[in-house]
Amino acid sequence: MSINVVSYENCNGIGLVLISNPPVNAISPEVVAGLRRALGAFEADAEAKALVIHCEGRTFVAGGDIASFGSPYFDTRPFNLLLVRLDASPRPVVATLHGTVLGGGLELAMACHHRLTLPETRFGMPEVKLGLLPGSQGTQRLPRLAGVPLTLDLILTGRFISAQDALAAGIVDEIAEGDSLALGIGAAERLVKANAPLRRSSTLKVAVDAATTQALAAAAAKAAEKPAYPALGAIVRAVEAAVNLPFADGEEVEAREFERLRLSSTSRALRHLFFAERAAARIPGLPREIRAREVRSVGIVGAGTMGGGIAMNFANVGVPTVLVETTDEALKRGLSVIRKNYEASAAKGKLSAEEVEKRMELLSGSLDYASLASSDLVIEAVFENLQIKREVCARLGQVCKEEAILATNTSTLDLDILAQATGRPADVVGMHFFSPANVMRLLEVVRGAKTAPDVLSTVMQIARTIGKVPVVSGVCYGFIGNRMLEPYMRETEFLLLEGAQPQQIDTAIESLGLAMGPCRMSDLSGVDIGAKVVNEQFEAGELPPDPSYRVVVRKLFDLGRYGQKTEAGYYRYEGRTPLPEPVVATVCTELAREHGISRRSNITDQEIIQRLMYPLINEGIQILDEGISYRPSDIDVVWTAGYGFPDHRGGPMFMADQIGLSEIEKTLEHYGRMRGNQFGYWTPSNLLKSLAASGEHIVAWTKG
Ligand code: T1G
Repeated sequence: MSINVVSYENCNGIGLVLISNPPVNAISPEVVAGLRRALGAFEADAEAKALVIHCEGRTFVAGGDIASFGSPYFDTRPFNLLLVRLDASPRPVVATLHGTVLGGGLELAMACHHRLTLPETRFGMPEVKLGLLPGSQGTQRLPRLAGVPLTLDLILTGRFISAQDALAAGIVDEIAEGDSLALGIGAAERLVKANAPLRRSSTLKVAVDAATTQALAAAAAKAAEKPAYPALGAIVRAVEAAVNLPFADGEEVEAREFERLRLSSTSRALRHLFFAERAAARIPGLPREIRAREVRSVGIVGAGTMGGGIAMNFANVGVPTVLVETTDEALKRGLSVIRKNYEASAAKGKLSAEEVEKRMELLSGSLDYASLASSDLVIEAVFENLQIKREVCARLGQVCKEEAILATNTSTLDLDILAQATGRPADVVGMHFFSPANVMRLLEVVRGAKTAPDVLSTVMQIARTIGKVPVVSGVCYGFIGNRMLEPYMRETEFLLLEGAQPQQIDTAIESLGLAMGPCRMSDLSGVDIGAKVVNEQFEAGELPPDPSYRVVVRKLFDLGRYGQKTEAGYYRYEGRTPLPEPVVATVCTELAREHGISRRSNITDQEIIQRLMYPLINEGIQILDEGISYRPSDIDVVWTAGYGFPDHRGGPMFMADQIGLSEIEKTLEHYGRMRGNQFGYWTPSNLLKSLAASGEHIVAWTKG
């Protein structure tokens, strides 16, 4: 009998259930229905002495179908009932495992009596990354198989473990090399022959000892520190139920907690980001199977903070990388900073000493552009100045081999001008890394007017190889992230002039969950860096004709207050601790007087949040309307992966729908009336207005 995604057959007296639901055999409603029919067939098949459950394709079930969790009809009970039937089967049930056995997949395996796995299989319970807990008896069976401490570790972190560790923990029973189906049948036949009592995970006792009690207490304490992630506390309560209650009662606790989490805003936000990060890899109009160029060696021009961090990404994955600088001293400094970074990781146990040396051996330095002649990908990361970058790009256009990809790390300059300077614009693309480049996951891939499709596709692939989350941006000032950051910083400075203090602004924004408020962020990234960008825009006549625009950062720069690097910026610093700085209040008071801005003491946290976040959202919607960004979820990936935006809020676009687009439009207009809108700071974008009028959500919007 064969039903689309699940089939059943009797093979020489052994029942076989085959799941085939590419790409990862996710447990969709169709799979559940198929499993129910297949199990019914097995139960009616008196000739079958045992049952083997296995999957086709790259992996055994990798979890529940995340896309189905948002459905009002979603229900774990049908699947969970199947697991109870498997567990209770009087005949042996074997799961034969490969690939990544995750979430509901591991729960299905744990309901069987014997788990056989191939050696390279990995196991995990990553539901917590979706704001959930295992909703199919995983919180009840795993403690019975592997004990509470490891259960809490795996379910609270979502980390994967190897087959060998799973065997040692009692999660699987056997590791074997070969064809997983044949191995599964062999195991079933052995169980039938042995006719031993079946090991039902639901009947095992949970080991209760000091380690169990301590692990539960520690997990509960840590969960209480993160109220924005309710899954953490729910996991502890469900595992605790496994310790204290009979299986069926513990399952009820788990089911209640799961349903509450499934409907939570945090889980909906995290599930949105799960698909958002994968959607970002899809480039409209570009066939997914386009042939990418080989990237076996990389060249980096500039061994400064960015160049060095970028080089580390490639050394980390074994790609030989040459750094080119203008002086021996700069080159040596750049390479020594890289070594120090690796040694710091080694000191934390993240790298072995041999690994440090292996990566350093992949890095070489040169003062001669000729050493870039054989590189497949060359990234310039020199000083953010148009003239300097144009000269560098012109030289790369001559020196680099014909099929080399030329990338620029510019964060503010016009990519098309730099592409033109190379003389081969089709080979040019932007790779905008975020500092520290070897840490931040986001990579803005800037598509020039002439960037060749295979160049774009190659960079999207190499981005994932080096562990980045690539998001494509069109060419505009600041691309996606920095362009949206501009109104956010503009309003930060106006609020300072109107009487708000840096710590009030930062605290209000950090209460949303952002890692750092704007003033602390500027002090960390460098007030001088921010001021130089504003001053260059001012020189180029690119600023609004508003004399009070961004005057605070420029004044602090003039005063030599560059932030943490000078132990003084918006704050003064004792080490890395930011302390209120009366000087800044004085500076802002004087600037306010100079620009005729009245100061007041009634600025609320709500006003701060609205005036920083709503113009940021409005700019993001404008970027979508201009086609600079392909889709709203790309913008959410940019902000959660590159700017410390809280993932439990899903990103600025997801959050905009939670606030309501009409509310945002009305609030922008309110501040336009209150502050004046002479320079258009408060004008809602046309797309925002039309979506607000039609009551549609921005997250579902696609450019027609
Ligand atoms: N549901 C739906 N689609 C999924 C999926 C899932 N669980 N996992 C992957 N996909 C899609 C993904 O969107 C992409 O689609 C394609 O598969 C390849 O994924 C009841 C409730 C398995 C390690 O959280 O960690 O079980 O973009 O690009 O890098 O208690 O996917 O090609 O159209 O990531 O090789 C628990 C999530 C769910 C696992 C493979 N399970 N997935 O990584 O490929 S909750 C998870 C992953 C649950 C139960 C609870 C990874 C992977 P497209 P990919 P990959």
